[in-house]
Amino acid sequence: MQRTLILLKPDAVQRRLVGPIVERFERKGLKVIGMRLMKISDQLAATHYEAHQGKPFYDGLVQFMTSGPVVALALEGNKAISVCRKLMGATFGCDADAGTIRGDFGISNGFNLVHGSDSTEAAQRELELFFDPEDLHSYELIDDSWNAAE
Ligand code: DAT
Ligand code: MG
Repeated sequence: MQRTLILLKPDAVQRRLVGPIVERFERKGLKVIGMRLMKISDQLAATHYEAHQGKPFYDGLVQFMTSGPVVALALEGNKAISVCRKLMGATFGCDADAGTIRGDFGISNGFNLVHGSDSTEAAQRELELFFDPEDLHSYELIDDSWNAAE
């Protein structure tokens, strides 16, 4: 069982796509264990994207991510990190396959609607950046016992 951090970026909120995007993750079977509408500070954006510091798109990325509210989601499920990355699609909307979130809802390079952690280390680090431990909720869903029996 893995946990991952998903961000619905400012373009998702501005375009009123919070519901349709959350639905993609829920209908796949991921469990929402944390959810937060928030404004990302310059400091948080810099920490979150520190691996990209110095790249040509970095300043624009931080400006975009701090430009309006985002929805932070903590999701749990079997192979949640790679499952969510597949649901998101390729980084640029123009390259992302139809059927993915980025492939179905956008065509832009930078305004690509969602962030998802890309490794277990990144997921742990990013979940800690966006959620206090008490705001992540463990609870049972009826199909958890079916998955455990597999
Ligand atoms: P991903 O979000 O698919 O993990 P990433 O971590 O390589 O992609 O990059 C982080 C974000 O930065 C990405 O969602 C959009 C933006 N970005 C990356 N490469 C870019 C580029 N060449 N031009 C503009 N924006 C870019
Ligand atoms: Mg990334």
